[in-house]
Amino acid sequence: MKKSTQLQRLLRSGNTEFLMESHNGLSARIAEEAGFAGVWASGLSMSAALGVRDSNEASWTQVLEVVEFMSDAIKIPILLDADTGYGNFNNVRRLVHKLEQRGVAGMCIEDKLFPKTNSFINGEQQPLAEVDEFVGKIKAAKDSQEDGDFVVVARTEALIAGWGMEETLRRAEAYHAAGADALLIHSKISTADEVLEFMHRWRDTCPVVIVPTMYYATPTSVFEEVGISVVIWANHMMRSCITAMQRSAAQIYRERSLVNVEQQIAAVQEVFRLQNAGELSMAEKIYLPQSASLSPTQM
Ligand code: SPV
Ligand code: MG
Repeated sequence: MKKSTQLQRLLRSGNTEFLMESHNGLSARIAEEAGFAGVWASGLSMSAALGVRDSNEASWTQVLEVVEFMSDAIKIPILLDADTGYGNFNNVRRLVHKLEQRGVAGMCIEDKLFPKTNSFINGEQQPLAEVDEFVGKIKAAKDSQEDGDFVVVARTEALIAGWGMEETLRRAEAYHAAGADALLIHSKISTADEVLEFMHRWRDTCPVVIVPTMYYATPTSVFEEVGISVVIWANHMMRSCITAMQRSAAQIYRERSLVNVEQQIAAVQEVFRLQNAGELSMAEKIYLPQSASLSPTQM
């Protein structure tokens, strides 16, 4: 089944589904092996892994390159965090075209202005896009996709920016009417109250996606009860890496030895397995000449 179709089905399965953050081919493969049915290519995590800020410092083609490696590494669908779409409606159209070429199942665009920054950095001071302008981007995305199942998620930052529930509902209606396949309602408070109120007032016409990074203590059953379609665990692979790498780096530096770290980290063989090195060995048996030819000086 096409990855885009898989992602459409996740959005409409009738259950609460989960996307795990990934930020490169390796983390995408690990998420897939853990059992996740889809991946969130997080802007925060991809930029952090590249050593830059989540403020469009990585160009859109650099993001495209990362997400292409991820797409090649896994069979499950990727929802790309495409920030604001990296420009206006025209940039969005070209982005959709390029994502489809690279087998990326869908993208999420947010109603902020380019260059954006992460929602948890002075989120309330960040300007929002005009509704009409953002609606134009959603329509342009839907009109330009060649794969009918390519997913466009529209994300509103109205709650993050402090514009309130009425504005959030107004934007959700407009984005839904523009053809978005799902709405991402983002909230930065430490309880699920805002998204629960939204679900209470939102007529159930379009899948809703949430990112409970800040309200992580809310039991998942609460999201299931109110009919959330997809929960995104948005940055937990990247944050896990940071903790593990900081621990190993400090220990190796301090002890000037690998002895105590060796048993705590993945074996080199595990790296080869995750890279699917075995497939290459098999292919070499088929495609390489069996007796290696020696250079004249070796004879
Ligand atoms: C991301 O993962 O980059 C997101 C989610 O956009 S958040 O960091 O919560 O804004
Ligand atoms: Mg982001």
